[in-house]
Amino acid sequence: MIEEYFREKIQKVDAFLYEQIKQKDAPDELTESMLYSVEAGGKRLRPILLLATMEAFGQNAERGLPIACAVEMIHTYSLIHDDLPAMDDDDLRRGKPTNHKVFGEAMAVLAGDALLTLSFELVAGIEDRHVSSQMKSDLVARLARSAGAEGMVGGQSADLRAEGRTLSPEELENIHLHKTGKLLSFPVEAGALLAGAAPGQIDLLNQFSRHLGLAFQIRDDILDVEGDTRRMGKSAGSDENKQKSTYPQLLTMEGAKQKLAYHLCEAKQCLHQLDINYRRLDEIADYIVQRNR
Ligand code: GRG
Repeated sequence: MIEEYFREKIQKVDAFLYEQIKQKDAPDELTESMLYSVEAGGKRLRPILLLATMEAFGQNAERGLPIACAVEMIHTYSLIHDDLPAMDDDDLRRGKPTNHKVFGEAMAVLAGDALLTLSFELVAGIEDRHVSSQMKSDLVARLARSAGAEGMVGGQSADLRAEGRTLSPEELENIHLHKTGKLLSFPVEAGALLAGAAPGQIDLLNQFSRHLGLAFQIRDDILDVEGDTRRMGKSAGSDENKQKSTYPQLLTMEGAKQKLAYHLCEAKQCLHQLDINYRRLDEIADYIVQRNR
């Protein structure tokens, strides 16, 4: 069952994240602030995608834990900064008061910065005889590109500038391919690279994760309208309040649901062309489009 699979992986990811943060010789309050958001209970989709990709190639997923956790640290930093008054100004995240509500804005900025930088330290410090120095620096560069100006941060800045304006569906897709998509694609690609996948396989997996990222975002937009604040652990209705363009708003709710089904179908078609054990990736794709939080 996928729930059991998630539980097992989350336990490993959580233990690794805690250990990496706790062992830093950092001021107590900074450590507390980093751990507060990391331990607040995210779904751990990005690390699980990496671990499941490695397993699809018959690899031991434990080898992927450092990079899986590096991606989760970047994701958590992005949520801490996204919630700040200068960005989305949110009070609730992962079912708890946002980081700046508890530790103050300055400490929240620093906790995000520390998680971002620790993620690169983790990847650069991988000790694995199958991972050469060249591969490590390649992975660091790919992670930086996914998270930075050409990736998530670039998407976030385009999203900020788009507030209050009605976007075309193409403009909206482009924002989400960067803001959300790049950091969801990276773990699939990194897992495949660690597993020694062939270029053709990586190409198909990249197409799979591109569709999956769009499906993830459409589901997120739908949940923002239909979801329940308590179950999601973040405020429902926030897109409308911030005058953000969303899929239900541009395509109608029915149109958004059709587009969600389309991207799931395309993602699966890419996956099913691969001669690997893709069962868990397939189940994760289903989970992403059906999730309630
Ligand atoms: C550099 C100042 C500065 C800020 C960066 C890049 C950025 C701020 C924010 C991006 C935030 C972001 C990635 C939002 C959209 C993605 C999204 C829907 C996140 C929620 O992801 P889930 O559902 O969350 O995987 P959990 O809590 O389960 O991990």
